[in-house]
Amino acid sequence: MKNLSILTGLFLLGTSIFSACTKPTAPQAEVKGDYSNVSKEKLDFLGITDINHLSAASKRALDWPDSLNNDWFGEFSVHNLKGDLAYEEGVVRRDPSALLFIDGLYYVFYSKSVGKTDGFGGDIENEKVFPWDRCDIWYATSHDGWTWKEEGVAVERGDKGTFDDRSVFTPEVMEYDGKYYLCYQTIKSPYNVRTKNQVGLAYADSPRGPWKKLSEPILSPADNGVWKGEEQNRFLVEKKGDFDSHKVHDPCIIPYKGKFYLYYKGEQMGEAITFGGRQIRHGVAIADNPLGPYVKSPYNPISNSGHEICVWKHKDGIMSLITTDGPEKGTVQFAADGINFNIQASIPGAPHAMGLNRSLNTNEGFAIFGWGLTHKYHNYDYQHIQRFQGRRKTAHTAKNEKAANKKATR
Ligand code: AAL
Repeated sequence: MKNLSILTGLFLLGTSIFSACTKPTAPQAEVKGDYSNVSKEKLDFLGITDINHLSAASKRALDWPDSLNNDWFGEFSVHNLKGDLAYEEGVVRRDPSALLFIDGLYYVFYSKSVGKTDGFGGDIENEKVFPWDRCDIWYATSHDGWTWKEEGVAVERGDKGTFDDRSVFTPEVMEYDGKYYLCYQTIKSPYNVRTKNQVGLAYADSPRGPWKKLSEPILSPADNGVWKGEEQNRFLVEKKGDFDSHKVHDPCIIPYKGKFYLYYKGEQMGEAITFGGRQIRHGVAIADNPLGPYVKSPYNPISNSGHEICVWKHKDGIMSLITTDGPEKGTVQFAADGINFNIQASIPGAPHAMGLNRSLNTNEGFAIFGWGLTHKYHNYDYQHIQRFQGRRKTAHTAKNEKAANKKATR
């Protein structure tokens, strides 16, 4: 018996030596972990004491791309709006779209509902389970981005029995080739904790409508998750399925490289907590035509962090602001191909659910955050839209440090 196991051991050793010798060698260029050629300047810049004693943190710092710069250093402030978008008791206005700027007028689309949230404990058929339940999509206009006039409903919930009969919400708008496209989340009644969420689309010749809805959703959750039991418990699963097996949220379409990239947030059945945050990921689906069909990328998920989608065309690629959940929250990330995102910088304090002002310069780092819209939780039941302002900073200075500097050099 002993001899047999020695023989088996020798055989396994032999096969592993053989396979190690015959394995194709990995290309050398991208090999991380070899720090022998790091320049003295780089070590000095990173403040590393001893190249022979690299901590895990120092190795990660040495792996950072050389392109890191301070284009994304800045601060945000948030302000109340005036006119119809000022806080209104009893009304929910939230998840503002990006802003359109047409003939001197800004347009924004948003989710609007009335009344408090009842939650999932009671009569879900007649009550309101979330602040974004029983919403329609409304729009407002402004000359200066401060005082807004609510113009009316853009897209309403569908008739009973249709895929969007319960709520239409969290819209994003795209202008392309003289036409306007609104994509948004949809819910079909009944709205319980296991209800799947989809994405709908409407289009129009003018931002004022009339909007024509597509009769089918343009995006649905993956159908490869399996719930465990019949109980209304979204954490109980036999199998979780893809990152978007439960919900597809926060859609945003960007015309890119002759195609249409629909970025979205995915929620998975049996959501877990990882790295101290919810298991929230982003994906993309691509179409040749703005109306679809949208095909999910096989590279999904394209982010393992984030929440509301906030993406914009930056130079020849796509930039993405990652907030709220996951290990990479609080970063801006760039993908030269719209799919493979890499961290460019940490960006603390960015407001949530940002509606970008796409009329600003999208190619110059922080400039895209000059001003735009966000929402604020007045309380759990009621949210209202606010304006954010972003100010780029180039250095970190203490109080009166600049004045002291000037004096010293006089
Ligand atoms: C938001 C978005 C989606 C969710 C809800 C309303 O922050 O992620 O829109 O469904 O919360």
